[in-house]
Amino acid sequence: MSALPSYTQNGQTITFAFAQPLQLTIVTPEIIRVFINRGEQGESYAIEGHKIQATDFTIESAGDHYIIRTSALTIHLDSERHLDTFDKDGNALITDYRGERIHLKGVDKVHERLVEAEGHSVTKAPTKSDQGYYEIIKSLAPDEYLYGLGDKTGYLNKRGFAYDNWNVDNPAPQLEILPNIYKSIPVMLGLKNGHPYGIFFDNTYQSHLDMGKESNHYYFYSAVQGNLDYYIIGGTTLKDIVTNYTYLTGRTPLPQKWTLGYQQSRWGYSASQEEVQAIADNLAKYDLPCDAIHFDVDYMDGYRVFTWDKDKYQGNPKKFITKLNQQGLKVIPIIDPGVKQDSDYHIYAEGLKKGYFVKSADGDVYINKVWPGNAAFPDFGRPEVRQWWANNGKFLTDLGVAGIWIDMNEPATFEGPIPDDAVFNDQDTPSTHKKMHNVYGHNMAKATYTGLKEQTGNRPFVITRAAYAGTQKYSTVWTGDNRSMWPHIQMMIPQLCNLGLSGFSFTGTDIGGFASDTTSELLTRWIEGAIFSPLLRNHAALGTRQQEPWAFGEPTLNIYRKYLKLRYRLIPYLYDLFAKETKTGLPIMRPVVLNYDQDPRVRDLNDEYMVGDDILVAPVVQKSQFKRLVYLPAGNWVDFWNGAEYDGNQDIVVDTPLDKLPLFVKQNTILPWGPAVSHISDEPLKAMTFRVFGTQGTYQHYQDNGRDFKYQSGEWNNYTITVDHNKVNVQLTHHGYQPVYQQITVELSDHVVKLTYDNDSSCYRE
Ligand code: MIG
Repeated sequence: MSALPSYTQNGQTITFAFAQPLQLTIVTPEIIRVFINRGEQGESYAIEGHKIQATDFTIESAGDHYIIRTSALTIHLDSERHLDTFDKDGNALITDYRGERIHLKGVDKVHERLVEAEGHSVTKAPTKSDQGYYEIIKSLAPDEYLYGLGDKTGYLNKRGFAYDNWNVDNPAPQLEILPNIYKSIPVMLGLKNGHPYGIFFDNTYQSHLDMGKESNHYYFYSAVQGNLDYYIIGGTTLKDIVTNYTYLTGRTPLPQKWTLGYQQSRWGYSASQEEVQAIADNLAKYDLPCDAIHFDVDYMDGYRVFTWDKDKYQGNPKKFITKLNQQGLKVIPIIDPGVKQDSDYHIYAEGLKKGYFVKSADGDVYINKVWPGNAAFPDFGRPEVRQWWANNGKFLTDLGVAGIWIDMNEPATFEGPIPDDAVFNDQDTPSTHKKMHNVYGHNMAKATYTGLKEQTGNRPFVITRAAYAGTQKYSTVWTGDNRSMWPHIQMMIPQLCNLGLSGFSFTGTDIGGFASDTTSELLTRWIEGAIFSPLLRNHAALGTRQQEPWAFGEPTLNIYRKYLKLRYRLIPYLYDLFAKETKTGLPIMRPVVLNYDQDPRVRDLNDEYMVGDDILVAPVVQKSQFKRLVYLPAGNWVDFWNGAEYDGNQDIVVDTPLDKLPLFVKQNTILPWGPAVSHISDEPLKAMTFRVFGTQGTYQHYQDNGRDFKYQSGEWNNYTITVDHNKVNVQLTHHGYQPVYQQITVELSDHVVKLTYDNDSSCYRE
């Protein structure tokens, strides 16, 4: 063994004098950054602002290795640059693998061309032949589970699979064999012998994560280029890992309350005002609660972004949008990044004049085909371009839209991929497509967020398809073009759960399935299973079978309505979870393992999920399944539908007729139960009901105007509800938002307590 290198210390950064110097930065007691400068300039897109907290740590030499210690983590670093991380009790978390990789058999060039000629695609993970390539290999224990990576395909536990981080719009059905889809969120969470940890690889270049597919003894990260820059994240529980990771990359901000309502969409609706009106009328006619209709690309004038084809809207889209708003429906139009190459089109002309578009390496504006035909691509890495884009959104907000759905921002192109060397700016420094590709959608989301905030003063509602780690600060996400098939309702659960573990709390799938034709049974099970996904949107592709709630008649319509009504009752609960999430980063919809990380039974559970800490959901995701096994973790559980009580730590068999979503509430939980409404209104609620599952409990309930940023200056209320058998107590424990509930009803299993607010004493009394 060679001698230990010397080190220098600068604040909380320690630099070890290896041939390539290695830096460790103590960010917090539970977060340590590992960094090797490989010549890449620029700041992180995922992490904004100063994150280093004053932290005590020690560094000592133990002969053949250094020991760096905080109150939560211990790192051993030896002379060969092996880095091993342990928790405070000495349990191994992340340890460098000492052996060599044993490569999986690949395909030689000749056969690669052959299979490609037949229309198959060969996975091209980074390889050693890429100049700038590096890899990091970590040991796997027999008992180790891996999570995260955003919405990659497959299952909750990522162990045994391999993925690429390179945002693509690939029309192939999204199954576990697909290495990459639209987002690159390179954070992984692990449970090694039950001990939680996280690693966040902050590099926007194409990277690859082999989660123990190649070998059962190691997992590895590799990238084609970039600095070696990763964060070791510790904590006592899996929840701590999520909280620490979202401390670093940011949290989903509090959404407008109506965004938690149901949303109806279909590619094609917006081709005519009459068609959209018919949808709005049917929603009302069939008594279906709904808060928004999405306008896909058809509303534009020849797919020119920031235009509206007035001919399709009786010359006055604003009037129509106002009318929909009066019917309780918000309008969310789509915006793509591609700007039609048309010198008579003001957005193109201005972008061209100001040099706002991406350029080819030879200096010309880069053109590729998307929906409008030949199009140029805004260079979203530049702050000035982001502000321009934000300002362009005023065209839409002036018309009265309530949010913007952004698509095709991987960026997707129809005529082959954008070359690696196309000039994209990294802030104000010329860079490459190769580096900026994975943050293109992120920067577009940030621009869109900024515009909506400036123009409306409301909490922006943006939905993006492409994303990078940290995009959760600006946008909600949906999982892109799924299909109307059973494997995709199954995959919804692990996809949304892993997104939640990866910092993305506001997520959803296309309910009913986007591509292909749905069936009444699939649509029914999908609305049941997705009913707690924060983003609740039914969306379908042009040319597929209609899949509105009424499209199949009864019993689909009745069942669909029953679940939408349940959703609206529980919007106050979802909103409370969002208020908590802004402080903890803990997702609304979450895998059972997040709440019960010491229960081995839930570490790879793909067909159940939880909503917050209190509700367990076990959807039917198999065709013709009219009974299913439900695993109940520790504690006691109450069947939401009939009040039956069950002990936890057991499997139970539940009947699942078509209209039944198995739902269990943790015993002694209090849940808010909002009024039965068809739309979320801006009018403050005058009353609220709380339901007690069990005989006692306590609950914190949050209230504000549900719309703007006034809550940040204290305009919010908090109610503490306490129930102890027959004793019911309600207190306004924070009063910053003027309108308080005048009536509060607490429903216990055998009686109801009604309380009234007394203005003089600010107390609730029976
Ligand atoms: O190439 O705008 O994922 O939701 O309906 C298809 C049309 C472009 C892809 C989106 C989908 C949207 C569709 N878009």
